[in-house]
Amino acid sequence: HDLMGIHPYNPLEDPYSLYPHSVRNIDELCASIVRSHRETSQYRVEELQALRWKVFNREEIQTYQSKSVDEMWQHCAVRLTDAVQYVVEFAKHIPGFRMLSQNDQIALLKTGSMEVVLVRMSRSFNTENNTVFFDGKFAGAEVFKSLACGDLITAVFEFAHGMCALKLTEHQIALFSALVLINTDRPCLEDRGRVQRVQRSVELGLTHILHRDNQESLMHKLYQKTAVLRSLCIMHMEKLHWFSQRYPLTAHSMFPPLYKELFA
Ligand code: CLR
Repeated sequence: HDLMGIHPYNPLEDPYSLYPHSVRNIDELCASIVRSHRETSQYRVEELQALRWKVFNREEIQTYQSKSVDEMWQHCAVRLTDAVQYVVEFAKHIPGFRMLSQNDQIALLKTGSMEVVLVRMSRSFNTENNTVFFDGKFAGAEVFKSLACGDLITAVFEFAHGMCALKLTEHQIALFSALVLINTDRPCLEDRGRVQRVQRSVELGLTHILHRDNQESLMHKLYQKTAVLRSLCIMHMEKLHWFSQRYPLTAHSMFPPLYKELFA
């Protein structure tokens, strides 16, 4: 397994973990999830804010567009896998996650990690010019043209736009990300009951901070987003399937092991 760190769990070695039923107070749970999010967020929002003026110019866009399909796929798979690696780290520090069996942890990450990357994308998205932070600068959808999956890119950019419109705080993004990951609807779970207990605690945490922020109406909107996320991830899997059929060698030997392990 390339999912490093998903080892048999020893609670004595893990200062972050609290059994969900022993989380004495919900503030503690929220604080723990917010801290994990902050420590694994790859870029800080202020950092991204300061880089907004860096946008790819015509020539640079041209360079991306003239890459071959497989070259661009490989490039994006590497970037995506970097981002996924941070999400795996985030998951490991959600109270209760490490108490799940190794199989269930992987089952949750298989479907959830890409969804959380897309939630996180909204932090790296500039709605003023519809660009995303990619490879050190802000990139519009046209940069991804040579992937030959325009419909996916359009849908992903639209989703990021819609997420930005909610104007979530970092705390809200953290709790929502945890809720996206800890989901009893995922296929192939061994111990749904245990996942459900963790899910309930995270739900409680999200409800708690939305109440505290006086934004309870966001809950409904966030649940609507989870349906869009599901369809985007299905689309990503379909595109990957299409790509692997056309370029079996690239998919087999050039894609990062973690990318293959989670999505192939
Ligand atoms: C998400 C938030 C992370 C940083 C980050 C890294 C890579 C980005 C990703 C974000 C958003 C989605 C992204 C990706 C690289 C390629 C991918 C732009 C910003 C697009 C959607 C292409 C997907 C291609 C697959 C079909 C291979 O903190």
